Amino acid sequence: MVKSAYIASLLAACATPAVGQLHQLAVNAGLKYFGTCLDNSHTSDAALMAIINNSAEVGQLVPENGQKWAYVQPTQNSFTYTTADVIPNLATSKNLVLRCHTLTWHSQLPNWVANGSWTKAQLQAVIEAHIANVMAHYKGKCYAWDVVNEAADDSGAWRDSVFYRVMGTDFLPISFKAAKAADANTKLYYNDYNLEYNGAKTDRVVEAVNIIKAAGAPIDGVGLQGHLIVGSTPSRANLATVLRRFTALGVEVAYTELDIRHSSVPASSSALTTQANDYANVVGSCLDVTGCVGVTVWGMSDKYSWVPSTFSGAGEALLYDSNMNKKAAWTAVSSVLAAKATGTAKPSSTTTTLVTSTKATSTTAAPATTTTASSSTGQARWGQCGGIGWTGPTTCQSPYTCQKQNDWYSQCL
Ligand code: 9MR
Repeated sequence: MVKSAYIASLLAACATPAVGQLHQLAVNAGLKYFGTCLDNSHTSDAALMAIINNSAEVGQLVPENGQKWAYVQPTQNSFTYTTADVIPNLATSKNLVLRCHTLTWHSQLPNWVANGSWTKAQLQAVIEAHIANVMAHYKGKCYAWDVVNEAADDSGAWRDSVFYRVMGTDFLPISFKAAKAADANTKLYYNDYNLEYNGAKTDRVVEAVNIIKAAGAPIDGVGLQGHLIVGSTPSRANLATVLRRFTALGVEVAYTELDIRHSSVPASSSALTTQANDYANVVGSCLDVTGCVGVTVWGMSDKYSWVPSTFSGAGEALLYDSNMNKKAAWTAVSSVLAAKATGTAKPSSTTTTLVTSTKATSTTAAPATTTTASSSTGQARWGQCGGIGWTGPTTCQSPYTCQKQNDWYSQCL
């Protein structure tokens, strides 16, 4: 970021002191946004919306479900946007970055598509009609579209979807060409999960990008969903290596659905600390890689995560607990963003231990307090110790001192 823009953003932030600050810190650290998905039914939760409506905290939204095929074209050639428009309208009214999700996907796909008896030409026409209609409806509003979602299966093979069965991999470039024709000014993404482990699935998605390009179709980005597991999340350096595999292909990257779940809940204090460090490594890897544009979490609060209903016994995967209190993971993310924003980030080859205990604080306090070591008092290294709205500790554990980074952030260094 050029110096004048940086100073302008500092002044803007100082003029309107904010309770939360993840998006503001992300922008100051050089990202385009920090954001979240939101489902329509959750907009009636006032406590959740107090977080969402803080544009210093959440600068980007994506509909968790509303834009999916089953909602917008439940029967052939019958398009309806009542459900789909709710979150985009909210994002537009607040001038937030809008990610749009998703077009060609095997799931939440109506039966008339999934179980239809198609020739290749017929299914191509169905894809093209869907993409043309949906993207025309949102033309000019989406920063990015997830054009194709989850075309590789968990083993790294091509997923056995109706699209692949009927069209082979041709549905990939066909979808991207249709998307470009519908809206030339949105970023066209391939989006998938488990790419973070750099295994067979990652290889397959590299192949997908190459297939799309070789067919002369446009692709602008790869979204790494980031549905990860506490304690099994790759290191910051290894995550950065994966991101660079994709940016080397000439596309941007983003974490598009980040959550890091505990395999069993309630999580212990030490598990919450591990989760915090896992989050720091994921967000840190994005900061380390030119071409990583932003981070989207798949929900702000554990209250509404998709995880418990899908993985029995697992949960507590997000940055705020079910009572809308910030968790240690929130502090870790804010710290790694702030450290980068102020030029004090650790080298990417190391894993930063940001949090030494997991006490959560109320959302009404600005950045959460988290650190109380048994051997000393005050914040641990890298922790926040001051700034506009800060109500936590203002001293640091020895030998670190509280150093002002900017008006809303002081850090133990
Ligand atoms: O969070 C979404 C959940 O509410 C839906 O029931 C589910 C249906 O498949 O989709 C969830 O979101 C998914 C996203 O659209 C694509 N990547 C995986 C996400 C979690 O399943």
